[in-house]
Formats: sequence, C-alpha cells, structure tokens
Amino acid sequence: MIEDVKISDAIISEYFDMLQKALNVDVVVCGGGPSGMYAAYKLAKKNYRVVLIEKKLSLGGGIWGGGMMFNKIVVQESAKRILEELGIKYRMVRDGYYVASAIELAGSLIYNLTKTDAIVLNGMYVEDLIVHDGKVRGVVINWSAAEVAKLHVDPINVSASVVIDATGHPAEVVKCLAKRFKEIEIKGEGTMNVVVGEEEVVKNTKEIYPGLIVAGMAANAVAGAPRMGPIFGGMLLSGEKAAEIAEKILK
Ligand code: 48F
Repeated sequence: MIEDVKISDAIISEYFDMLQKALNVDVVVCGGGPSGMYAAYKLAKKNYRVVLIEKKLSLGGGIWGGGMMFNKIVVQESAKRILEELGIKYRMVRDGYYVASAIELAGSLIYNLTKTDAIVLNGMYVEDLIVHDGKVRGVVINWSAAEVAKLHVDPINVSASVVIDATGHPAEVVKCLAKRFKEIEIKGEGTMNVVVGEEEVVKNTKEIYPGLIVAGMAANAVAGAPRMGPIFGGMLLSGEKAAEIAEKILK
C-alpha cells in the first residue's frame, strides 16, 4: 500500500468501526448545542452508550456568538457549579450573574464531551424518528451535505432506547412527530423574558412521548415558553435534567 493510501485507510477503518458502534446505543442526542452536549457528557460519564448527532461540522450551536457576536455569555447562580465542574473561568458581574467566555464554554463542553466514550457524528442530521408500538426506538439520519445539495439520498437508521431533541429553537425532531400525531403540538417560542424563560426551560425539559425527551430551547419552543438570549445556565441545567430523565427511562 502506498503511503498516501495508508492515511485514507486509517481514516476509513477507524470511522466505519465507530459508525458501526453508533448504530445501536442507549441514547441518541440530536444537536450539539449547550443542552445537547451537556446531556451527552453527563450520560457518557455514567457509561451509557451515547451518540450525539450534529448537523453542522462544528459543535457548539448558539454558544459561539455570545450576544450579537460579543463573545461573552452569562450564567446565573443556579448553574455556576456547572461552570466550575467544566473548569470554566468566570467573573461575577452583578449579584447572582456570572460572565464567561463564549469560546471557553463551547471549547470546554467539546473538550469534556470528547474525553468520554460518547460518539459524535457531525455533518449529519436527524431527519426522522423510528416509532414502533407507541414508543420512539431510534432516529433516521442522513448527510447534511446531501440536504444542502438537494440530493435524493436514502438515509440510514440508528437504534436507541432514548432520543433527546436538543436541536434548539426549531425543535426539528419533535416536528417529525407533530406532523404525524395530533397530540404532539409545537406551540412556538414566546417573546423575550429572561427570568421566566430560564425557569421554564428546565421545567419544560421532559419526556414528551415515550422514548423522546425534549431539552434546551426546543423544550421552550414546544411548550410556548419565552426565549431568553445569551444566558446559558438554563441550557446547561436543562441538559442535566434531560440526562437524569434518560437515566430513569434506561433503568
Ligand atoms: O441552538 P442550540 O445552541 O441549542 P440549545 O442547546 O441552546 C440554545 C442556545 O444556544 C441559545 C439560547 C440561549 O439562551 O437561546 O440559542 O437549545 O444548538 C442546536 C444544535 O442542533 C443542531 C444545530 O446545528 C445546533 O448546533 N441541529 C439542528 N437541527 C438538527 C441538528 C438536526 N435535525 N439534526 C442534528 N442536529
């Protein structure tokens, strides 16, 4: 084998080994924003088999841009312990509000997640759910590039006991159910209200259909709760709660 091909061979054999492991897991997390990454991290730390699927090439979702591309984010008192757990530097700016670097939050979530055995499939998106006998059994995935190019490419399937929709504002995975089952409704995000939005996002993190948990902004979009801008404590706490709910289902 010529040297040039050895590199391709290493990538292909390693990737397909990983992809095969990804086909049958405990939890699929859809979306690599703050809530999805933190949920995946917490579950993988407890040795559950986790796959995180991210539509874009880079993980981080809405973290990178901070507020209007001012790359700082705010976290409230109740989530400060998570900044500490992840080793993120912060500074108190007002009573109960802490500011941190958006880049460090994104980088640190990615770093901590990749130190676990969670499998990350980036550049792929969840295009549908597998539902048998009234329970979500997995997801249908495809290449993001195929979607962008509008190519007619059939997908592949991933089996999971629990699926977490952490796709942010559009709640893409819940949409797959809402178009089939009239009991599933996406009310749409409410207007800006930081305090209520942050409380609600944790309350709205729940199993909304057997085997499907909704987390992060997707949870508020489904429930019709407010948006809240570049405060990220609620997203991390929602990810944590989604992981706890997933664990209960798995047990
Ligand atoms: O939007 P996003 O960061 O979700 P989140 O965890 O956090 C919201 C905050 O970033 C911010 C906010 C803070 O108060 O309001 O907006 O709720 O990340 C969602 C990720 O899901 C990916 C998308 O590219 C993004 O990285 N995504 C979207 N649709 C799909 C998907 C899909 N169908 N399959 C896989 N990934």
